Amino acid sequence: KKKIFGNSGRTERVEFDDSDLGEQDDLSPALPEDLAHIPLKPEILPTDVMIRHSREFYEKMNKRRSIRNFSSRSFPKEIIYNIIRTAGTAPSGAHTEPWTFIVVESMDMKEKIREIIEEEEEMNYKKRMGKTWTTDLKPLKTNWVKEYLTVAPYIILVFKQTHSFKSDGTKKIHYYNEQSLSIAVGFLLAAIHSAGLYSLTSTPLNCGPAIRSLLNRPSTEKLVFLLPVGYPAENCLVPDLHRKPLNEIIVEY
Ligand code: IYR
Repeated sequence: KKKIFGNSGRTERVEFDDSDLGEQDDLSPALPEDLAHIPLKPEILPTDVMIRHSREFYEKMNKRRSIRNFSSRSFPKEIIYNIIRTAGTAPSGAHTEPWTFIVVESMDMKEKIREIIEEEEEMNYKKRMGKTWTTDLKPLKTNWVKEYLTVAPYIILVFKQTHSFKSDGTKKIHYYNEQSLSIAVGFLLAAIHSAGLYSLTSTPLNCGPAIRSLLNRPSTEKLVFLLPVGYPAENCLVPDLHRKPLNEIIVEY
């Protein structure tokens, strides 16, 4: 969206257009106007501990792998709750927390989701993705059959909330909802890995509306990520991928 400010003739990009929100004289912030600011109680670590923690966290995270071959072995749902609690600690635009995490455990629901996704994915692979995309994916040995959708004990579907409503019924803008949601999913992946579990970061293409209506979600929500969570199957293989070293991903001044 483009808006012109003042009479400078300058055209600025604005991220959020509130021109469709009606009368401006009843404006009240989404957070309490008198929101208290309280002292932070920082946990300051000795430098050597900081170095050790940062290295150990990296070494731990560097062991994370996406998998596509899950075991049906289950685990306590309390772990799922803690993982989602962790995702909910992510920062968000104006603290709008624009996310809904749907946990699917019921086989009936998993089968319905799998049916929607496989039908769409078959068309994606056969028609929509094009030669370049399917060629790029070949080494990963993926296809439209998503067995993990009915095998993994839990599936987490992550919906972004484009906006919501304040208690007075006026629209509450969810600033940067896409970025906020993606950060939360990063936290979610770290929490899954830290719990000793495995996942696959998937973004079902063209399945959003059908899954949204299957799960009875409001039209203010859009499906962005779908993550099966579980243990790997005994014979689980992963592609022998390598990560770029630091000097290829960092630029210092
Ligand atoms: N969504 C499809 C295709 C796919 C696309 C990318 I980019 C991947 O890294 C892996 C798969 C699927 O899930 O098979």
